[in-house]
Order: sequence, then structure tokens, then C-alpha cells
Amino acid sequence: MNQLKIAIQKSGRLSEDSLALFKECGIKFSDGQRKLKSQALNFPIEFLFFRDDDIPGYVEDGVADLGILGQNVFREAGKDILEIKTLGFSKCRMSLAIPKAINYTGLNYFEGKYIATSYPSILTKFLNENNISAEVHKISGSVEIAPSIGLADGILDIVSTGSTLISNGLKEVETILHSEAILVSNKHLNDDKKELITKLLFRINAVLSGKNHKYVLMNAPNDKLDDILAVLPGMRSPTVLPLAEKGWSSIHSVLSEDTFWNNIEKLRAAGAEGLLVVPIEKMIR
Ligand code: PRT
Ligand code: ZN
Repeated sequence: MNQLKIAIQKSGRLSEDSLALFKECGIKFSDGQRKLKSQALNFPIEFLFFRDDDIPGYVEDGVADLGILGQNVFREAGKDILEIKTLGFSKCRMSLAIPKAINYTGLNYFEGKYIATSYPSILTKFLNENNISAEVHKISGSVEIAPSIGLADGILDIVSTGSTLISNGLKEVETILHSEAILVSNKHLNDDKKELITKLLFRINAVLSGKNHKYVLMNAPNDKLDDILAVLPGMRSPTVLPLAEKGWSSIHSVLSEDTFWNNIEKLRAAGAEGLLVVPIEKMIR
């Protein structure tokens, strides 16, 4: 029987959100002891747990058909695999940083300098594209301490809140890549596996789409309805229902997370009252 094998980070920043996504897709499995692998109970998929750095290679070799990893690791590995879906979690950026006391004058600052990073391929490519010749030092951990111990003039590292840089006396001067978790696949899968991936992606899209939208209910006097409806995009047109109180209606619609607060302000300004915002579990278009 055909089934998918998916490589997931064993333990780290990607693990929980990766497994949560499959649970939200209705896929049941036991992750209690975090063994090397776990078979799903109600979908033909087996989870294999690895270090994130090993996932691109295992997907390329076919040890796993699919994998979840950060775009940073995907780019650095340079393996011949496909990025098939961005998943919206583990968001971070990769930035160049230098000691905060130094006056930064632009990318030329790095000309002839030493830069420490765990991502030598990404850094070398960026420097080449920008015609900067600098010395790249590969360090596997605690890159942020390299400048203070005289090992480098600057670093390229992952930044999330920026507090690690600040507490090491560094400042972020260039962002060279934005990253989030992605689903990757092997390039040579048979048709049965491709069909299973289509089924899986249908579920993932429904879950992610639900996360990116909110269901909104509000009340308004009927003479304000036109102004309110003009603000609401909705999936089709919004639902309008009469309230028990004469001359008033209840309006139901779906709002995108991206423009949510902006639209809520516009709705209130247009006369909407008693707004209720409800999360959407899944959304199928
Ligand atoms: O053991 P394994 O090799 O599997 O895990 P790992 O230690 O290599 O990776 P892990 O679990 O730390 O991160 C996995 C992925 O999460 C990364 O490849 C990124 O895609 C993503 N991610 C998101 C992050 C961060 N946010 C993050 N903040 N990865 C690392 N960091 C580190 C960063 O290296 C720096 O030391 O956090 C520090 C910066 O954080 P702020 O908030 O102080 O800026
Ligand atoms: Zn790693």
C-alpha cells in the first residue's frame, strides 16, 4: 500500500507547530514518546523525526517524501527538492549585524571584513550578488558572540525579536531573507503519492485559510446597511438577517486577518454595533 513519509523536526522551534498542523487536519497519531517514527491512524502517512538540518537531504534521497523545515535551512542546503507550500509559522528573518558602536555606512562596510555565520552558502550568494568581497567564517553555534571575542567584524544570523542581538551589543543593519516554515517534497514521486499529497494539501489549505480569516457578526440600523456592506468583501455577499428589534439587522461576514483591524474601524465608523469576532476552524473555498 502506498503511503507518504514526512520528515518533521524531532525537537525544536518547528516541532510543535508542525504536529499541531496535522492534528488540525484531522490526522491522528501518537506523539507521546517522540520515537524515531510514528504511524498516523486515519491517513496513510508516517512521521519520521529528524534534526531540521538533515531533512533536505533525506527528502532528496527519498528517505522521506515530504518534509517541514525553515526556508533558511532549505536555501542553505541547496538540495534538489521542491518547496510546495508556505505554512505561516516559525517566521523569522536573516540579518547582518555589527557591533552597535560602529557607524554603519551601507553594504560597503562589509568589504574586506570577516563575517561569522552558520549559513555560509546563503551569505556567500548574497555577497556575490552585491559584489562585496568579504571573508565568510562558518560557526555552528552562538554566532552572536563572534564579534565580541574578536572572531569577526559582523555576523549573519536568524533574528526574531532582536533581543539576542541587543544583549550581545550588536545592531541589525541589513535583512537579507525572510523565512517561515515550508512543506517540501521529493521530486520523483509516483502518481499515488502525488494524489495523497493533493488530499493532504486540500486539508492544509482549509486549516491555513481558516487561521487567516475571522467570522464577524454585527448589528446595525437598516439605514446604515449600505455603508456597512460597502466595507465588507466576504466570500460571496455578506449575510443580512432581520433582528427582533424593528428596523435593525444582523450582518455576518468573513474578514481577512491582514486587513482585519482596518476593516473593523471602518465598520464601526459606518454604524456597526455589538461586533462579535469568532475564529474559523477550517475554510473551504
Ligand atoms: O536540533 P535541530 O538542528 O533540529 O534544531 P536547531 O537548533 O537547528 O533549530 P531551532 O529549533 O532553533 O530552529 C528551527 C527553525 O526555526 C530555524 O531554522 C528557523 O527557521 C526558525 N526560527 C524562528 C528560529 C528563530 N525563530 C529564532 N529566533 N531559529 C532560531 N532562532 C534563534 C536565532 O538563532 C538566535 O540565536 O533565536 C535567536 C534570536 O532570537 P531573538 O528573538 O532574540 O531575535
Ligand atoms: Zn538545526
